Amino acid sequence: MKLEKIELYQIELPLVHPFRTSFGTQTNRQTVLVKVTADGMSAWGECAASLGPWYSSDTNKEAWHVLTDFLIPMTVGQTVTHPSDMHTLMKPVRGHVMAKAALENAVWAWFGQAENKPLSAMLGGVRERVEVGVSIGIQPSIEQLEERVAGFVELGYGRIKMKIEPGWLIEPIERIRSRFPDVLLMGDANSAFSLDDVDLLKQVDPYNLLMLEQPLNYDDIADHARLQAQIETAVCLDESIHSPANAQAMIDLKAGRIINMKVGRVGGFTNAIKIHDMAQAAGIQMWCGGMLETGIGRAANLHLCTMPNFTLPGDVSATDRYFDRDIADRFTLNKEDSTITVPTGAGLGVEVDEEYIESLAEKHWELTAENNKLFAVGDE
Ligand code: OSB
Ligand code: MG
Repeated sequence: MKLEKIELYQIELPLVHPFRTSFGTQTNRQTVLVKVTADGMSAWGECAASLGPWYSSDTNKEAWHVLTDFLIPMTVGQTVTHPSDMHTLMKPVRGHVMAKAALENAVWAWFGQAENKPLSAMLGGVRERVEVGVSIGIQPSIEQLEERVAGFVELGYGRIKMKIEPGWLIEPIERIRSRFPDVLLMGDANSAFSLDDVDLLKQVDPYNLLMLEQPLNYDDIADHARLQAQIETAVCLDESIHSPANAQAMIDLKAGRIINMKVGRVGGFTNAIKIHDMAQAAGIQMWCGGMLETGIGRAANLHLCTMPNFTLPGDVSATDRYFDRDIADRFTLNKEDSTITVPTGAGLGVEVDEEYIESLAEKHWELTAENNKLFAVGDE
Protein backbone atom coordinates (compact mmCIF):
# COMPACT_ATOMS: atom_id res chain seq x y z
CA MET A 1 0.00 0.00 0.00
CA LYS A 2 1.00 3.59 -0.51
CA LEU A 3 0.34 5.79 2.54
CA GLU A 4 -1.80 8.46 0.90
CA LYS A 5 -2.98 10.52 3.83
CA ILE A 6 -2.24 10.68 7.55
CA GLU A 7 -4.48 12.66 9.89
CA LEU A 8 -4.08 13.57 13.55
CA TYR A 9 -6.79 14.47 16.03
CA GLN A 10 -6.30 15.54 19.64
CA ILE A 11 -9.25 14.76 21.88
CA GLU A 12 -10.04 14.56 25.56
CA LEU A 13 -12.59 12.33 27.29
CA PRO A 14 -13.60 12.73 30.95
CA LEU A 15 -12.92 9.69 33.16
CA VAL A 16 -15.86 8.41 35.20
CA HIS A 17 -13.63 8.36 38.29
CA PRO A 18 -10.39 10.24 39.05
CA PHE A 19 -7.34 7.96 38.86
CA ARG A 20 -4.62 8.61 41.44
CA THR A 21 -1.19 7.02 41.17
CA SER A 22 2.04 7.78 43.00
CA PHE A 23 2.85 10.32 40.26
CA GLY A 24 -0.43 12.24 40.24
CA THR A 25 -4.16 12.29 39.61
CA GLN A 26 -5.79 12.02 36.19
CA THR A 27 -9.39 13.19 35.70
CA ASN A 28 -9.53 12.83 31.94
CA ARG A 29 -7.92 10.96 29.10
CA GLN A 30 -6.27 13.23 26.58
CA THR A 31 -4.92 11.49 23.51
CA VAL A 32 -3.75 11.94 19.94
CA LEU A 33 -5.48 9.74 17.37
CA VAL A 34 -3.85 8.83 14.08
CA LYS A 35 -5.94 8.00 11.01
CA VAL A 36 -4.17 6.55 7.98
CA THR A 37 -5.81 6.36 4.56
CA ALA A 38 -4.73 4.29 1.56
CA ASP A 39 -6.60 2.58 -1.28
CA GLY A 40 -9.84 4.21 -0.20
CA MET A 41 -9.71 2.70 3.28
CA SER A 42 -8.89 4.23 6.66
CA ALA A 43 -7.65 2.81 9.97
CA TRP A 44 -6.95 4.22 13.41
CA GLY A 45 -4.24 4.22 16.06
CA GLU A 46 -4.16 5.82 19.52
CA CYS A 47 -1.22 7.50 21.23
CA ALA A 48 -0.66 6.20 24.77
CA ALA A 49 0.85 9.49 25.98
CA SER A 50 -0.75 11.73 28.59
CA LEU A 51 -0.92 15.47 29.18
CA GLY A 52 2.24 15.64 31.31
CA PRO A 53 5.56 13.78 31.47
CA TRP A 54 4.77 11.99 34.75
CA TYR A 55 4.45 8.32 33.79
CA SER A 56 7.15 8.67 31.13
CA SER A 57 8.72 11.55 29.22
CA ASP A 58 6.04 11.21 26.50
CA THR A 59 3.35 13.89 26.32
CA ASN A 60 0.67 14.46 23.69
CA LYS A 61 2.12 17.83 22.74
CA GLU A 62 5.50 16.22 22.15
CA ALA A 63 3.89 13.37 20.20
CA TRP A 64 2.08 15.93 18.02
CA HIS A 65 5.35 17.78 17.37
CA VAL A 66 7.34 14.64 16.53
CA LEU A 67 4.54 13.21 14.36
CA THR A 68 3.90 16.42 12.42
CA ASP A 69 7.51 17.59 12.04
CA PHE A 70 9.22 14.24 11.53
CA LEU A 71 7.36 10.93 11.59
CA ILE A 72 4.56 11.83 9.16
CA PRO A 73 6.74 13.72 6.63
CA MET A 74 9.12 10.72 6.68
CA THR A 75 6.40 8.17 5.97
CA VAL A 76 3.55 9.73 4.00
CA GLY A 77 3.70 8.76 0.32
CA GLN A 78 5.89 5.75 1.12
CA THR A 79 5.04 2.26 -0.03
CA VAL A 80 4.61 -0.21 2.80
CA THR A 81 4.35 -3.96 2.16
CA HIS A 82 4.14 -5.07 5.80
CA PRO A 83 3.21 -2.98 8.86
CA SER A 84 6.62 -3.57 10.42
CA ASP A 85 8.09 -1.56 7.51
CA MET A 86 6.84 1.44 9.50
CA HIS A 87 9.23 0.52 12.32
CA THR A 88 12.11 0.53 9.81
CA LEU A 89 11.02 3.82 8.18
CA MET A 90 10.82 5.56 11.58
CA LYS A 91 14.09 4.14 12.89
CA PRO A 92 16.08 7.37 12.31
CA VAL A 93 13.98 9.00 15.06
CA ARG A 94 15.26 8.06 18.50
CA GLY A 95 12.91 7.72 21.46
CA HIS A 96 9.36 9.13 21.15
CA VAL A 97 8.05 5.60 21.43
CA MET A 98 4.40 6.53 21.99
CA ALA A 99 4.24 8.80 18.93
CA LYS A 100 5.81 6.08 16.78
CA ALA A 101 3.49 3.39 18.15
CA ALA A 102 0.36 5.43 17.38
CA LEU A 103 1.34 5.68 13.70
CA GLU A 104 2.71 2.14 13.36
CA ASN A 105 -0.35 0.65 15.03
CA ALA A 106 -2.75 2.47 12.71
CA VAL A 107 -0.90 0.85 9.81
CA TRP A 108 -1.23 -2.60 11.47
CA ALA A 109 -4.97 -2.02 11.73
CA TRP A 110 -5.06 -0.94 8.08
CA PHE A 111 -3.35 -4.15 6.94
CA GLY A 112 -5.76 -6.21 9.04
CA GLN A 113 -8.66 -4.51 7.26
CA ALA A 114 -7.04 -4.94 3.84
CA GLU A 115 -6.35 -8.64 4.45
CA ASN A 116 -9.73 -9.10 6.16
CA LYS A 117 -8.05 -10.46 9.30
CA PRO A 118 -8.46 -9.40 12.90
CA LEU A 119 -5.29 -7.90 14.36
CA SER A 120 -5.14 -10.88 16.76
CA ALA A 121 -4.62 -13.21 13.79
CA MET A 122 -1.81 -11.02 12.44
CA LEU A 123 -0.12 -11.25 15.85
CA GLY A 124 -0.45 -15.04 16.05
CA GLY A 125 -3.10 -14.82 18.76
CA VAL A 126 -4.40 -17.99 20.39
CA ARG A 127 -7.44 -16.83 22.43
CA GLU A 128 -10.95 -15.60 21.66
CA ARG A 129 -11.53 -14.03 25.06
CA VAL A 130 -8.82 -12.70 27.34
CA GLU A 131 -8.54 -12.48 31.11
CA VAL A 132 -8.65 -8.97 32.47
CA GLY A 133 -8.41 -7.13 35.77
CA VAL A 134 -8.94 -3.64 37.06
CA SER A 135 -6.38 -1.07 38.21
CA ILE A 136 -7.55 0.88 41.26
CA GLY A 137 -6.03 4.24 42.13
CA ILE A 138 -4.90 5.36 45.58
CA GLN A 139 -8.04 6.21 47.57
CA PRO A 140 -8.62 8.87 50.26
CA SER A 141 -9.10 6.14 52.92
CA ILE A 142 -8.72 2.39 53.39
CA GLU A 143 -12.51 2.17 53.82
CA GLN A 144 -13.03 3.77 50.42
CA LEU A 145 -10.47 1.41 48.90
CA GLU A 146 -12.24 -1.58 50.38
CA GLU A 147 -15.57 -0.35 49.06
CA ARG A 148 -14.13 0.22 45.61
CA VAL A 149 -12.45 -3.21 45.47
CA ALA A 150 -15.69 -4.85 46.69
CA GLY A 151 -17.58 -3.11 43.87
CA PHE A 152 -15.24 -4.43 41.19
CA VAL A 153 -15.15 -7.96 42.68
CA GLU A 154 -18.95 -7.85 42.65
CA LEU A 155 -18.87 -6.89 38.96
CA GLY A 156 -16.82 -10.02 38.27
CA TYR A 157 -13.22 -8.81 38.12
CA GLY A 158 -10.98 -11.66 39.28
CA ARG A 159 -7.76 -9.65 39.40
CA ILE A 160 -7.33 -6.46 41.36
CA LYS A 161 -4.37 -4.11 41.03
CA MET A 162 -3.91 -1.55 43.78
CA LYS A 163 -1.77 1.49 43.22
CA ILE A 164 0.72 1.76 46.10
CA GLU A 165 3.24 4.28 47.44
CA PRO A 166 5.12 4.85 50.72
CA GLY A 167 2.43 5.20 53.41
CA TRP A 168 -0.10 3.28 51.28
CA LEU A 169 1.34 -0.22 51.32
CA ILE A 170 1.04 -2.76 54.13
CA GLU A 171 -2.19 -1.62 55.79
CA PRO A 172 -4.25 -1.37 52.60
CA ILE A 173 -2.82 -4.65 51.28
CA GLU A 174 -3.56 -6.38 54.58
CA ARG A 175 -7.14 -5.10 54.60
CA ILE A 176 -7.88 -6.14 51.02
CA ARG A 177 -6.16 -9.50 51.35
CA SER A 178 -8.06 -10.43 54.53
CA ARG A 179 -11.42 -9.40 53.04
CA PHE A 180 -10.73 -11.07 49.65
CA PRO A 181 -8.44 -14.03 50.37
CA ASP A 182 -8.86 -15.59 46.92
CA VAL A 183 -8.71 -12.59 44.60
CA LEU A 184 -5.63 -12.27 42.37
CA LEU A 185 -4.07 -9.19 43.99
CA MET A 186 -1.10 -7.08 42.98
CA GLY A 187 0.46 -3.70 43.69
CA ASP A 188 1.77 -1.06 41.27
CA ALA A 189 4.14 1.54 42.76
CA ASN A 190 4.92 3.52 39.58
CA SER A 191 8.49 3.95 40.85
CA ALA A 192 7.58 5.31 44.29
CA PHE A 193 10.16 3.29 46.25
CA SER A 194 13.94 3.01 46.35
CA LEU A 195 16.35 0.26 47.29
CA ASP A 196 16.44 1.78 50.81
CA ASP A 197 12.90 0.41 51.18
CA VAL A 198 13.91 -3.27 50.85
CA ASP A 199 12.90 -4.10 54.43
CA LEU A 200 9.53 -2.48 53.92
CA LEU A 201 8.95 -4.25 50.60
CA LYS A 202 9.92 -7.60 52.21
CA GLN A 203 6.89 -7.14 54.47
CA VAL A 204 4.68 -7.58 51.39
CA ASP A 205 5.81 -11.21 50.93
CA PRO A 206 3.27 -12.89 53.27
CA TYR A 207 0.28 -11.44 51.37
CA ASN A 208 0.53 -13.69 48.33
CA LEU A 209 0.59 -10.92 45.76
CA LEU A 210 0.68 -11.89 42.10
CA MET A 211 3.46 -9.34 41.65
CA LEU A 212 4.89 -5.99 42.64
CA GLU A 213 4.89 -3.72 39.59
CA GLN A 214 7.64 -1.16 39.01
CA PRO A 215 8.62 -0.58 42.64
CA LEU A 216 11.83 1.32 41.78
CA ASN A 217 13.01 4.11 39.50
CA TYR A 218 11.40 4.48 36.06
CA ASP A 219 14.69 4.01 34.21
CA ASP A 220 16.27 1.44 36.51
CA ILE A 221 16.97 -2.21 35.84
CA ALA A 222 19.97 -3.09 38.06
CA ASP A 223 18.38 -2.09 41.38
CA HIS A 224 15.29 -4.11 40.50
CA ALA A 225 17.62 -7.13 40.20
CA ARG A 226 19.03 -6.37 43.67
CA LEU A 227 15.49 -6.09 45.02
CA GLN A 228 14.21 -9.26 43.32
CA ALA A 229 17.11 -11.21 44.90
CA GLN A 230 15.86 -10.18 48.35
CA ILE A 231 12.08 -10.53 48.11
CA GLU A 232 9.86 -13.51 47.30
CA THR A 233 7.11 -11.56 45.55
CA ALA A 234 7.63 -11.48 41.78
CA VAL A 235 8.88 -8.12 40.50
CA CYS A 236 7.20 -6.88 37.30
CA LEU A 237 8.71 -4.14 35.15
CA ASP A 238 6.52 -1.53 33.46
CA GLU A 239 8.17 1.91 33.07
CA SER A 240 11.69 0.44 32.69
CA ILE A 241 11.03 -1.49 29.46
CA HIS A 242 11.05 0.64 26.29
CA SER A 243 12.87 -1.64 23.88
CA PRO A 244 14.07 -5.18 23.21
CA ALA A 245 17.46 -4.07 24.64
CA ASN A 246 15.83 -3.16 27.97
CA ALA A 247 14.02 -6.51 28.01
CA GLN A 248 17.31 -8.29 27.34
CA ALA A 249 18.97 -6.45 30.23
CA MET A 250 16.08 -7.40 32.51
CA ILE A 251 16.41 -11.04 31.51
CA ASP A 252 20.22 -11.11 31.83
CA LEU A 253 20.25 -9.35 35.21
CA LYS A 254 17.23 -11.24 36.57
CA ALA A 255 15.60 -7.90 37.34
CA GLY A 256 12.13 -9.40 37.65
CA ARG A 257 9.98 -12.34 36.64
CA ILE A 258 7.17 -10.57 34.76
CA ILE A 259 6.83 -7.87 32.08
CA ASN A 260 3.92 -5.46 31.79
CA MET A 261 3.68 -4.97 28.02
CA LYS A 262 2.33 -1.67 26.77
CA VAL A 263 2.59 -1.44 23.03
CA GLY A 264 2.91 2.35 23.19
CA ARG A 265 5.78 2.16 25.68
CA VAL A 266 7.86 -0.05 23.35
CA GLY A 267 7.23 1.92 20.13
CA GLY A 268 4.63 -0.27 18.40
CA PHE A 269 3.64 -3.82 17.56
CA THR A 270 6.93 -4.70 15.83
CA ASN A 271 8.86 -4.25 19.08
CA ALA A 272 6.03 -5.72 21.16
CA ILE A 273 6.25 -8.95 19.15
CA LYS A 274 10.03 -9.03 19.50
CA ILE A 275 9.85 -8.56 23.28
CA HIS A 276 7.02 -11.09 23.53
CA ASP A 277 9.17 -13.73 21.83
CA MET A 278 12.26 -12.91 23.91
CA ALA A 279 10.29 -13.12 27.15
CA GLN A 280 8.63 -16.36 26.14
CA ALA A 281 12.01 -17.95 25.37
CA ALA A 282 13.40 -16.75 28.71
CA GLY A 283 10.44 -17.95 30.81
CA ILE A 284 9.32 -14.40 31.67
CA GLN A 285 5.53 -14.13 31.94
CA MET A 286 3.75 -11.11 30.58
CA TRP A 287 0.44 -9.29 30.52
CA CYS A 288 -0.96 -6.25 28.77
CA GLY A 289 -0.84 -2.97 30.66
CA GLY A 290 -3.13 -0.02 30.03
CA MET A 291 -2.93 3.76 29.74
CA LEU A 292 -6.67 4.43 30.23
CA GLU A 293 -7.10 4.07 26.47
CA THR A 294 -10.23 4.94 24.52
CA GLY A 295 -11.98 2.22 22.52
CA ILE A 296 -9.34 2.45 19.76
CA GLY A 297 -6.33 1.72 21.97
CA ARG A 298 -8.39 -0.69 24.07
CA ALA A 299 -9.26 -2.77 21.01
CA ALA A 300 -5.56 -2.89 20.04
CA ASN A 301 -4.72 -4.03 23.59
CA LEU A 302 -7.32 -6.81 23.49
CA HIS A 303 -5.78 -8.18 20.30
CA LEU A 304 -2.33 -8.02 21.92
CA CYS A 305 -3.62 -10.03 24.91
CA THR A 306 -4.33 -13.00 22.62
CA MET A 307 -0.60 -13.69 22.03
CA PRO A 308 0.60 -16.94 23.61
CA ASN A 309 2.89 -15.53 26.32
CA PHE A 310 0.21 -13.16 27.70
CA THR A 311 -0.49 -15.61 30.51
CA LEU A 312 -1.63 -13.16 33.21
CA PRO A 313 -4.77 -10.94 33.29
CA GLY A 314 -4.34 -7.56 31.59
CA ASP A 315 -5.20 -4.00 32.67
CA VAL A 316 -7.86 -3.87 29.97
CA SER A 317 -11.07 -3.26 31.86
CA ALA A 318 -14.58 -2.83 30.48
CA THR A 319 -15.41 0.56 28.93
CA ASP A 320 -17.73 1.60 31.79
CA ARG A 321 -14.76 1.59 34.18
CA TYR A 322 -13.35 4.55 32.21
CA PHE A 323 -15.90 6.47 30.13
CA ASP A 324 -19.61 7.26 29.97
CA ARG A 325 -19.31 7.76 26.23
CA ASP A 326 -16.47 6.34 24.14
CA ILE A 327 -15.32 6.99 20.56
CA ALA A 328 -15.63 3.35 19.45
CA ASP A 329 -17.58 0.20 20.33
CA ARG A 330 -17.90 -0.46 24.05
CA PHE A 331 -16.43 -3.53 25.74
CA THR A 332 -18.15 -5.39 28.56
CA LEU A 333 -16.84 -7.87 31.10
CA ASN A 334 -17.82 -11.54 30.87
CA LYS A 335 -18.66 -11.84 34.55
CA GLU A 336 -18.37 -15.62 34.76
CA ASP A 337 -14.65 -15.74 33.98
CA SER A 338 -13.37 -12.15 34.24
CA THR A 339 -12.70 -11.94 30.52
CA ILE A 340 -13.43 -9.62 27.62
CA THR A 341 -14.26 -11.08 24.22
CA VAL A 342 -11.79 -10.01 21.53
CA PRO A 343 -13.33 -8.38 18.42
CA THR A 344 -13.39 -10.74 15.45
CA GLY A 345 -13.83 -8.18 12.65
CA ALA A 346 -10.99 -7.14 10.35
CA GLY A 347 -8.21 -4.97 11.82
CA LEU A 348 -9.18 -3.56 15.22
CA GLY A 349 -12.66 -4.95 14.63
CA VAL A 350 -14.46 -1.98 16.15
CA GLU A 351 -16.69 0.70 14.68
CA VAL A 352 -15.11 4.12 15.21
CA ASP A 353 -17.50 7.02 15.87
CA GLU A 354 -15.87 9.55 13.54
CA GLU A 355 -18.60 12.14 14.05
CA TYR A 356 -18.00 12.11 17.78
CA ILE A 357 -14.24 12.37 17.23
CA GLU A 358 -14.77 15.38 14.93
CA SER A 359 -16.96 17.02 17.55
CA LEU A 360 -14.35 16.45 20.29
CA ALA A 361 -11.32 17.46 18.22
CA GLU A 362 -9.20 20.16 19.88
CA LYS A 363 -6.85 19.98 16.87
CA HIS A 364 -7.12 18.20 13.51
CA TRP A 365 -4.27 18.21 10.99
CA GLU A 366 -3.65 16.22 7.86
CA LEU A 367 -0.81 15.51 5.48
CA THR A 368 -1.23 13.96 2.06
CA ALA A 369 1.31 12.32 -0.22
CA GLU A 370 0.46 14.89 -2.94
CA ASN A 371 1.20 18.11 -1.13
CA ASN A 372 3.51 16.59 1.52
CA LYS A 373 2.66 19.61 3.61
CA LEU A 374 0.87 19.57 6.91
CA PHE A 375 -2.12 21.78 7.38
CA ALA A 376 -4.77 22.30 9.97
CA VAL A 377 -8.23 21.16 8.96
CA GLY A 378 -11.11 23.51 9.70
CA ASP A 379 -10.81 27.02 11.03
CA GLU A 380 -7.57 26.91 13.03
O1 OSB B 1 1.32 2.17 35.62
O2 OSB B 1 0.06 0.77 34.67
C1 OSB B 1 0.30 1.95 34.98
C2 OSB B 1 -2.61 4.21 33.91
C3 OSB B 1 -1.92 5.33 33.48
C4 OSB B 1 -0.55 5.35 33.58
C5 OSB B 1 0.14 4.24 34.11
C6 OSB B 1 -0.54 3.11 34.52
C7 OSB B 1 -1.94 3.12 34.46
C8 OSB B 1 -2.77 2.03 34.96
C9 OSB B 1 -4.17 1.94 34.40
O3 OSB B 1 -2.44 1.29 35.85
C10 OSB B 1 -4.40 0.78 33.54
C11 OSB B 1 -5.69 0.90 32.77
O4 OSB B 1 -6.72 0.49 33.30
O5 OSB B 1 -5.67 1.41 31.62
MG1 MG C 1 2.27 0.30 35.90
